[in-house]
Amino acid sequence: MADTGAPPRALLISGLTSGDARVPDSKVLAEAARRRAFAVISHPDAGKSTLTEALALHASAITQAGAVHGDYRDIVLNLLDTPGHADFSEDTYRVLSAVDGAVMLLDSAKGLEPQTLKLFDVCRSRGVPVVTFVNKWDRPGREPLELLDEIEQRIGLRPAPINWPVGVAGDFRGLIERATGEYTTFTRTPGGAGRALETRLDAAAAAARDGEAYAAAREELALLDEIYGPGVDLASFLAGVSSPVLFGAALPNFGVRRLLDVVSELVPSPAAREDIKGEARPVDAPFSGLVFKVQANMDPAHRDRMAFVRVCSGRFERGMVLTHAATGRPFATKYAQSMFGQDRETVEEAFPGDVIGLVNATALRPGDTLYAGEVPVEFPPIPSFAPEHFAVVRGKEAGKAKQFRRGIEQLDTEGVVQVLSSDLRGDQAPVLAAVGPLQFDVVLHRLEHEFGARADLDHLDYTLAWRTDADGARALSGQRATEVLTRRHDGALLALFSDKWRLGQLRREHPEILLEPLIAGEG
Ligand SMILES: Nc1nc2c(ncn2[C@@H]2O[C@H](COP(=O)(O)OP(=O)(O)O)[C@@H](O)[C@H]2O)c(=O)[nH]1
Ligand SMILES: [Mg+2]
Repeated sequence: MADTGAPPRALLISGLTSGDARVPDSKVLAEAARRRAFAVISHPDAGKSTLTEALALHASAITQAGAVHGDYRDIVLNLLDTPGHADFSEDTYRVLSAVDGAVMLLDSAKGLEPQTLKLFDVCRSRGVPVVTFVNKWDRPGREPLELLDEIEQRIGLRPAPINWPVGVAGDFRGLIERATGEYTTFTRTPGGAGRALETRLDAAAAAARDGEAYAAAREELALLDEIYGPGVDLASFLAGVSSPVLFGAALPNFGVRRLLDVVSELVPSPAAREDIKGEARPVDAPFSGLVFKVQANMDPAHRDRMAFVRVCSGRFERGMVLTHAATGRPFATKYAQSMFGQDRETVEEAFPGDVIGLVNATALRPGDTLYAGEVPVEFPPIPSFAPEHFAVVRGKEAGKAKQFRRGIEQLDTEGVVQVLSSDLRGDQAPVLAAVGPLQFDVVLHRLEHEFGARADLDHLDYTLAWRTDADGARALSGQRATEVLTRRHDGALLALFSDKWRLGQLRREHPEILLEPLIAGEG
């Protein structure tokens, strides 16, 4: 096909029905095949920022706030940021709806930590395959076999080590590639801000240099075959049953290049995505994209809203007029810019697996679909995730009750926060539920500046929400340290608990009550 970028006419007419004479768009297919859209999931301080920088050194990447976009051996890597620390929020989970793979980053001294577990839970529920990177091997940490065992025992993911460290954590000598037995040692570049120097050693040279440590690693390698079987099995990785494991240290850049190889080789390129009707939209169908995050500007002087869109099919060209599936309205991208970090830059075209930022996207919500062409498509909504912070919100001024109600409704539809209510509490004082406390700040700010309704928060002593039903709600009413509320946007009944001990106690005492965890809920 000529490289004009315009989808062939036949594609528009035949639409998405399979079995007809669709002409494949080879340019889009080729571009999609080189994309790897992935995220790093980790607990704060495991080294996500450090690893991102280390990866960028190899992939000659442009660092962006929303995504890191880099080229590596003709592969285009799109690393989507999962905000952590203070800005950990529902958006952090939503990002995982927009990736085709994830790197689970572990601190070698700490193993699986609470936030890692929650993010992994979301990956599992979304079918996102996970590569594991055990970081900070240059610092004292745990035994490698013990870390693998923890992964298998706690989350039921079968580890498939790709390489193996020589030297205990804190005495990092090098890495043995399991498939080939090749031994690579690393030398820091001065200052540690560059790629590490890699040296291959044959068995004799390895034994001479790292005698005991090398022999110990070789023994462990033999054990690995017995415990976990040989090598990496692609099918079980893609099915979320196994996880390739690599060791390294992001700070001195040891083992990072190998991680990049593995991401390039194993993380799948964008594939046909199922729409709301269960039909798969081919990668080379006309443009379609999923809004996975909407960032409102906190500065009232710039009340624009940036929507981050993952390209699912086709070619995006700036200037296209798209259709917003939720409203059927046109969405012009002519003056829309894409944003890279603090700088806004124009992106002329994008392909499946890329992320584009659309400004002035006031109509767009997380989970929304945009598409080009005549054939409508809508992707399934992004689920809401288990909240862990709860607060009652009340308007400060009685005269602004209407503005307050309208604001809460709007923020609820936008997915800024989950809104819960009950007959007992009444509509004047709904309960806000959030994954991270920052979401509350956004609510208060926007209520005041956009809706003219100043409000107060009263934090509640709940930390856990599980799904229940009407019988459960009746059975739980009157019980201490629990309360059942209705989530407004989907009518789900959520039972809130002070902590997991109270939940455990109620489940033991009342096994008849239906209680189901929400996604990322058991951390
Ligand atoms: N020694 C060592 N320190 C590391 C390594 N990776 C990260 N760190 C340090 O761990 C701390 C947290 O790293 P950072 O990348 O900010 O973690 P994040 O919170 O996950 O983004 C920083 O002080 C890093 O310098 C590593 O491989 N080795
Ligand atoms: Mg960081």
